[in-house]
Amino acid sequence: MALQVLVPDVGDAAEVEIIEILVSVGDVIAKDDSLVVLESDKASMEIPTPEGGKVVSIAVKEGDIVDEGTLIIELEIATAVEPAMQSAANEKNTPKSVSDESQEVMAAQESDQVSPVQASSAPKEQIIAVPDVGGADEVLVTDVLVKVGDALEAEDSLVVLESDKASMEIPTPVAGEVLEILVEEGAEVKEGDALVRLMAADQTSDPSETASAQAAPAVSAATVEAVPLKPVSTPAAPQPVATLASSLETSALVHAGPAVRKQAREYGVDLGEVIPSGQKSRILKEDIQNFVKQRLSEPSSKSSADAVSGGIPPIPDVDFSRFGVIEMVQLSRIRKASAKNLHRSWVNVPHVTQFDEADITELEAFRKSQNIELAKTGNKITPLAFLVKACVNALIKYPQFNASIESSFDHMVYKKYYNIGVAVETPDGLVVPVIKDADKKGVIQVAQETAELAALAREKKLPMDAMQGGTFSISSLGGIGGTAFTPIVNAPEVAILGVSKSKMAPVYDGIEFQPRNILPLSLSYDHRAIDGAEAARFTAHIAQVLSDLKRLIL
Ligand code: CAO
Repeated sequence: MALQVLVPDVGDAAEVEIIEILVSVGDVIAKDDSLVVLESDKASMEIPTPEGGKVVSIAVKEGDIVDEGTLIIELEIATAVEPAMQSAANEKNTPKSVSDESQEVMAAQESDQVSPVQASSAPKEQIIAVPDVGGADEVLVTDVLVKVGDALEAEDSLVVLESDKASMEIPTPVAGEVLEILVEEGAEVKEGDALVRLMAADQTSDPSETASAQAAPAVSAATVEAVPLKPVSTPAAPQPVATLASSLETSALVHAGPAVRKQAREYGVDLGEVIPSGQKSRILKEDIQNFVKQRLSEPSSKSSADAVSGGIPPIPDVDFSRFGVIEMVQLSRIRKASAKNLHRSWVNVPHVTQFDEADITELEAFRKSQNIELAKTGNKITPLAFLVKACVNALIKYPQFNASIESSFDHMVYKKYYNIGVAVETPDGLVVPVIKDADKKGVIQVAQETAELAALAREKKLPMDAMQGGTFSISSLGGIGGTAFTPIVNAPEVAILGVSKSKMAPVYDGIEFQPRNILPLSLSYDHRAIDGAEAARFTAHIAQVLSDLKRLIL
């Protein structure tokens, strides 16, 4: 037998929207299982099925605006529905498909229960209390929407209450200023419990009259209803206005149906942190699931990040699409790897950068003359090859720069080989191929090898071992520009030389200013391994070698 389930009485709500469909065609459901979630501007509610059966068709879709009598689904029911109920459903286009329980609630709604507030002993103050919550023993205060000092209009929402079937905003029946918040988020409350103490704006009006005029809820929920409020006893004496503002959690501002809110609560998820994917930025169940999955996948990376960062809180993900058009591009494997290494070094290594300058006037003259000869072979030397050799020379003299600190901090490891990493820019990110045994290679060989490694890196053909075993690194931005920068140490190495663009500058020789080619150097180092004076000497030594190439053979 077929049964049509219709939208029940939705009170005086102007617009009620289907925000979630909880069943699919073919589902076999039990009596009272929820079918859809409806939401108005004041409340959201799950609509249950009055009978168990198989879902034959769904007549609505998410985002539809519906009103009383709209067909929701058709059910094939195994057993015959009571004739009275079925005929009623067919005769009038009224929510006869709503459960008996909800019908009772609606009956209660039609009764004359009023008096949502009662005057305190000081007549201008009023306590707003939890209304009849339609059969639910205790409901949860999920959000407190006001704070002390707020000036409210009648019908402004005070709190959001939630049962296992519905969530509803509770409005104030009277305008006034909030004197005290009498509940906390997370509290379980029941009918008659005090929510808020108000100083009524209309001080001459009879509070109970005001209450009866204002108390009707905006929407009738099918299973739990914000029916007229009940009186509560007032405090013995007016209390001073509290100054502590209640915190308005972000979750109070999100759009989510009761089922979603319930799921979020069960998982301990703050809805304010969840990125919504539903219409009008509404949070769906899948969003909660995705959020939980994402968080579950974090512990390993988070704990390792914590291990290196001392528990530095992560930068939160932001839904930038809220502010404009965006494009998501998958990060390359190289960028992910280099980002991880750079971050690890940044948070572990206390960095200091030593700046210096090298006079490379003679070096440049020599290099250019060499390049004229080399042109026949198709090779060329850039300043970088001389820098590699000058660094090796300085590393031999200052071995603490060719070292690493043991993680236990018990030993320094001095390396007796000189493998110089060179940072290479590629379209996919930074890679650092290593010129192995640079102390045993001449300037031309270093230049050729650097060019080959850089080409391989840009073609993504660099073998793994070409990026391993470095003892010191150079990051040269000289071909691009800039006066100085602070490179990040390529840990577990303890220092890196940054090189910027050389330029002609007037240098005083004691008698007059001479035009000289000056190369800026920036040495970043791990201050745990290296003292500042050593770093200054090391950088000055590199500058001296570059200024006087004869030193390279010493
Ligand atoms: N001052 C002035 N000119 C310089 C220079 C300097 N310090 N260094 C290089 N040049 C010149 C070269 O001589 C060359 O000039 P010509 O074309 O007239 O011969 C030109 O700049 C281009 O050089 P290059 O960049 O091709 O070669 P390189 O050996 O200097 O550098 C490499 C090779 C792979 C290091 C470089 O291409 C590169 O990728 N640099 C970027 C590194 C980077 O991104 N570092 C930042 C990492 S974050 O710390």
